[in-house]
Amino acid sequence: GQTVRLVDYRPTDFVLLGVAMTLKLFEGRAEVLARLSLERRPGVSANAPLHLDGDELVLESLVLDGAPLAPETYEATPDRLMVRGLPESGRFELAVETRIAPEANSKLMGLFRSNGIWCTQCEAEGFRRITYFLDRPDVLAPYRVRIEADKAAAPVLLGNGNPVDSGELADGRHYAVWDDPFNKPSYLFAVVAGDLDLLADEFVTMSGRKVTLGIYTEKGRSEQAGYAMDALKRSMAWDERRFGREYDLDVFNVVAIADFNMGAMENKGLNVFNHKYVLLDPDIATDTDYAGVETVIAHEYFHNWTGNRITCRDWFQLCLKEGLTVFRDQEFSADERERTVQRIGSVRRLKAHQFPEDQGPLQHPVRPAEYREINNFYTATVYDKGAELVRMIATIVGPQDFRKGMDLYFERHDGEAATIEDFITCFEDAAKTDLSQFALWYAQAGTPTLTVTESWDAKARRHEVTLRQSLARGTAGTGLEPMVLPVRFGLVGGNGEDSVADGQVAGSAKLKDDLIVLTGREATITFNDLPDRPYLSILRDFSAPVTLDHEQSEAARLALARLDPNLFNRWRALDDLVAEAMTTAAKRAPGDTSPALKPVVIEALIALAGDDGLDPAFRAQGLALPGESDIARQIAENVDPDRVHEVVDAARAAIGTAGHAVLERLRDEFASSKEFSPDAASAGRRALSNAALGYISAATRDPGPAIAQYQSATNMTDRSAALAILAHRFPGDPQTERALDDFYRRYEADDLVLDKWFTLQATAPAHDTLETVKRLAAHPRFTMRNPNRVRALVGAFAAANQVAFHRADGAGYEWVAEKLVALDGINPQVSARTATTFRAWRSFEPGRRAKLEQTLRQVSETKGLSKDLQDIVDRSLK
Ligand code: HT7
Ligand code: ZN
Repeated sequence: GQTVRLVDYRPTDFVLLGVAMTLKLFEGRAEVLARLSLERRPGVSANAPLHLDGDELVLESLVLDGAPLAPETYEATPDRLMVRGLPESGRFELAVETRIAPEANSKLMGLFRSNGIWCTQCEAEGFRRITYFLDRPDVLAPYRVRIEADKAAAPVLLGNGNPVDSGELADGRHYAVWDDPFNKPSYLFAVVAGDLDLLADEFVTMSGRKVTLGIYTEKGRSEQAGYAMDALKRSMAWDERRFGREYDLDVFNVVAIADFNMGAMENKGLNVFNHKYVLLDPDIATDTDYAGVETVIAHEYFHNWTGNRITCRDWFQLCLKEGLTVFRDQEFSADERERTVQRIGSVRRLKAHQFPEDQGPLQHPVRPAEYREINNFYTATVYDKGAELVRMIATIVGPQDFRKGMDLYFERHDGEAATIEDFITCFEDAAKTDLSQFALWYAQAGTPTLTVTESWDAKARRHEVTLRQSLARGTAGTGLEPMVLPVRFGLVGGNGEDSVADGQVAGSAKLKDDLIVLTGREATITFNDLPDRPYLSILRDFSAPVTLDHEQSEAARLALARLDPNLFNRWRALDDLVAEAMTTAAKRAPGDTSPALKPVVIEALIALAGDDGLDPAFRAQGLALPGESDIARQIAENVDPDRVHEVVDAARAAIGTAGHAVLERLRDEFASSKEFSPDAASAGRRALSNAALGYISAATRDPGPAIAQYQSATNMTDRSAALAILAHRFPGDPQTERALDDFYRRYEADDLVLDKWFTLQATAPAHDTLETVKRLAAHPRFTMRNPNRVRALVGAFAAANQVAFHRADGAGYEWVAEKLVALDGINPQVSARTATTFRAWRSFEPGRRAKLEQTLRQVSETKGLSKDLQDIVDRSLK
């Protein structure tokens, strides 16, 4: 495949002024007529041809200003249309007619059908699967779209913008016309047609305009969209309050469908969602599902300003809309829920997904410099590290200037396709500061290491803190220059209060209040006149996305876990202690059963969990141990996943035994009441009770309490938590088997719950889970055509089952590889994403490493792979 490079950007030769489309939908085919108003860009040579993108298209006719074009004036292939002899100046209309087959579209890009519903997905390059087009984000135009379909098959016809006309046609057909007055790129185009139910509502904007809101679902499910609607209205109000952003059309529609490659899509005025992120009720959805719906609804809504009104000049700027919109959805959740708990969740996610990406062969800068397949760059680096970069800008310039910079961004670039440079300049102007060194964060890949050392002079009552930064060699050839690191800190006294101390800076850093901004490789800050040696609480709130290397005594960390006024760092002090102890234990020889966690560490964990002065959700975060893959990442080389599992398992049992009394109390005290409420506080109580149950079950090795909870549960959070304990701690036990069967029978009608049933079994940490997943892949309800189902079984097995996927005999790898290749013929985007589970191959012990590499090579050499999958396996092997 061709490599696309950022440095090669240039505008199109032709300017698009407007689009008028008619889509005629029939069983088995769709006819698409696109009338493009175009003009040669001033200065472009008079004989330059027009090049339009296509993908698996069939051209039916081509008409220029009302006259059919002679065949010698154009060349059409399935993936390209070139037209010569177009007018030298002035506006002309090119009418392009194509024919497509939505039913045959298993890639779910372009126009496809999901349970009979016609639906589109155009980001990033799906519009070219509908019609020949200048399919790139810097080509903006207003669209008017007419949809025609059989009225019985598709009583609902939806498009972007506002509805302007509708009516009856012959043969039981009807039409609707939608007009989108806002200039938009083709990736934001959408149409939906089908027999859908509607949940309707309205929102009055801050300037008093009434907006009609609609959430469309498959028949009989609109009642399950109530929470999504509530989240949508809260998002609209929040964006007005926090950023002064008002919604701009008369209608805002959301459609929930079953077959979708990602979570959702922010098409202008017509968001399309994976129904997993819309449909909920307490019987089918967990608290995590509720939080996911809230986040995704907010994220897609926020794109209306950050992505749609201001879009990206090219796909290299993807983080301009994604990093910023993730930052906005994180801030929304922090305001709506509990800030520290949300931050812990975001940091866990960053470390679990982005750090391994940034430290392995698929590493790339937040703004990549080149790509072969853009679909493979919707990554944790672009999204989550991208959000961290926006957060750092906010930290560096402060809240007032951050808001001023955002206002400037909206004012200057509304209606444009912008770049990262445009974005950064707004904050430079707002804060009157130079952010050119900061911009390196967008260009240099890799996770910097921040090394912190301390030296206390008791006589002088002086504390010296030295910060050093470094980047691992070989960071994808993107450079190793020092970056700007905003480091929040505090000097915590024995009374649990921050000492107020002025520091003197030596080296390249600035110090203001509780923020050190390190700009060079090293700086030392000296704090004088301190009453006692302080406990250094560094990198508060994870103020920069770095690997922290801080040699701090166990006593100091335990003190911070009790005392730190910064709650995030209270959590992190313990989490680091636990993670490091488990990493050390996992590096010891197999069979060495000395405990990973010292009694004082376990006591601290239990003390935090039992502290009634703290929010239950925070206490539940304290009890959540680092995952097996987190430990594996920290070990970094010669990883033996069986050994890691052993250590984590033993630590869980040790905590459960030592903390038995407290855990029993938490389990009872915070158990669900009959009435279910999805709010964050109630969810936090359930999380704490269920965490306690997990430990108790691990310690007693008795499935009884989990069975009891499974049977008496009144909501899915409690029921699935109990079932997870059974499936993961008591695999093969007849009681577990009975519970799994019961779960299947109860919920077999609901695909979203069935996905949970597949995942719970696929993630059981036992070697013979491979046999289970093989059996499940032959289950009548398994299908490769539904991405959620593939992710629930194959994806979950490969990404979240360290023990079985990494079976020493390599059989886990072989099975996943075989599924990948089969899936690639159906849906390349999903196969490519699943294949990223092989990327850490170099970090394993020699036996597994060789088998992983061999499997990757086999896949890579398979004939006829998609560009998507080929790109991932080839880069993984580099
Ligand atoms: N902007 C959306 C990205 C997306 C997507 C990309 C490629 C293929 C399918 C897709 N579906 C959605 C989602 C978002 O970030 O909001
Ligand atoms: Zn997004």
